[in-house]
Amino acid sequence: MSTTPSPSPTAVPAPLSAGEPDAATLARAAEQTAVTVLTAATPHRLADVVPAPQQVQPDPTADWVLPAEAVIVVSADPAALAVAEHLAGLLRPATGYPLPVTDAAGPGMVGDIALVLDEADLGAEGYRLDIAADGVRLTAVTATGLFHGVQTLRQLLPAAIESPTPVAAHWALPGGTITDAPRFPHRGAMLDVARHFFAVEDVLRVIDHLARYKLNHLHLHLTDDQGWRIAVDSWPRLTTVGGATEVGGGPGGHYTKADYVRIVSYAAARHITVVPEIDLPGHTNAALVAYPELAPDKIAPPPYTGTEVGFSYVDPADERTYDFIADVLGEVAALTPGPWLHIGGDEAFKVPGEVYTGFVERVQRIVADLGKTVVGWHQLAPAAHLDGRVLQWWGTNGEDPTTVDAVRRGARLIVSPGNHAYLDMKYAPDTPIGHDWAGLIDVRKAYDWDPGTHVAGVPAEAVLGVEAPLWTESVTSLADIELLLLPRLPAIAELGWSSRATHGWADFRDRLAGQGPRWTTAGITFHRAPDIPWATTPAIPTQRDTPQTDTAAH
Ligand code: TNX
Repeated sequence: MSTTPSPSPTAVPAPLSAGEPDAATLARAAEQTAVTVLTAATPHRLADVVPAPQQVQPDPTADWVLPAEAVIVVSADPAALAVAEHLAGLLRPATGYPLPVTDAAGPGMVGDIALVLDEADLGAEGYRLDIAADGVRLTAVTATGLFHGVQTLRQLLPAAIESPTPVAAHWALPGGTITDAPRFPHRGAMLDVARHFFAVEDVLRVIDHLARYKLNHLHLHLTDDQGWRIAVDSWPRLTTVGGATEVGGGPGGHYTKADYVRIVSYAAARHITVVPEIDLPGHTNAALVAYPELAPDKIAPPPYTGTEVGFSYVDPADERTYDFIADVLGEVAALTPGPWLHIGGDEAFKVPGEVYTGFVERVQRIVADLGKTVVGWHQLAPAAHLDGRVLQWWGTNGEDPTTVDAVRRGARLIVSPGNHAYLDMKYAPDTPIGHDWAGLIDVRKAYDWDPGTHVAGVPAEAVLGVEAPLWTESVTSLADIELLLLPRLPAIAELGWSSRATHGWADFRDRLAGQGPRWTTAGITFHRAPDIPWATTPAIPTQRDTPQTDTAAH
């Protein structure tokens, strides 16, 4: 059982070993920065990480405290160097330490924190983290592995590390070794920016949340009935007209190409691939308002700001529709370094089955001709298979013979069961926002299922991974997003990353509780789910209940 060790404002600092800041240094730092002094020097347990690492071997004799003069040394490789700078950027605000980054060649490199690229047997995303009495060594085969290891390291430091301003503390780390690698290659979340539009800054912040929990895909639902959110030069009215609406009648908005590139690069720097979705043939009212020639009756429908689904579609019988799709997907593909293009395919209720299948097969070929791999909601299943095709399961009963058949023909599956992984479902009847059509999803419901066996008849080998979608009909602000995301996103992240052998509600609940003070310290909104034993003591005591002078006097 672990909960975040609560800093005890009155405790006397534990004896310090060489390299740790002495009491005078701590007091000086506190004076200079006018911040709280934390005295707790007990590190977290090495196993207090979300998602649960594969192997944890604690060594209590090897606890280590980050010294003020620590240096980060990294393999001489540009991507690894970027990870080291990222780590320094995470640690500098709260520690106030300079943490210079230097690169070095060879396996014998020494530094207080060493990030080492090595041909070890750790897989494409795995890492090994050794915390010893003389410092930290993080090893991986790729910069991505190093990046995931950095997220683990960050969680092992006291929660005060999340402070945007300096805190004088013993930055203690628990000794031992973690060896870690993901269960599934695809771990994602989806943000619907169509029902309500969200500014680039909000999306970047969501990317930060994904990165913390080792998710590696951000699916952006860019188009829907209520708004078109991505600039397409060859069809400019998509954004000037189609982007000017959203649910509830707000002003909407859209991403310029530069905005989108900024999102994609910010994600890439966090080892996250953006998966853009252009939802077709349904969910297209905003496009039809902008270009009535795409509508089956060639008449512009009124703009739509409600929340019904399934009424709109682009004309599958008109060649102009396929020109439009080729142009749009071509421009989006050109801005997207990742291999995936998501073509939606859900809830096209007004398009008859055979027409729908023919339409999807043409669109799939357009995607393939662009050199990209098709992803679509599982309604795509009846269409012909195409190399690499990925279906995204969003059902609620784990059974669908058509999807099973598509998998038999070669499709792989991303699982997003509506009744477990949909972040827009309410936690409880009194959750102020969200839906309940797929049921209520408390944290346990989000956690207690297995992506590998969830869809009956689909073998685990065909499961590429897991994704948590956030639809935004009722979500209007970053705080709303965070309320629905946290704490369920880490639950889904753990299902995607951690091996089944580590799965267990009681242990997860306690590890998750340790994230609360981190979010609070970082100013992140979250739902204080009643089934989680949240710490009651803040990570950084408030000025009022911190006996700063007492501490300095010890
Ligand atoms: C179903 S899931 C939809 C979305 C809605 C969502 C609300 C899916 C592929 N389609 O259009 O936003 O329910 O939960």
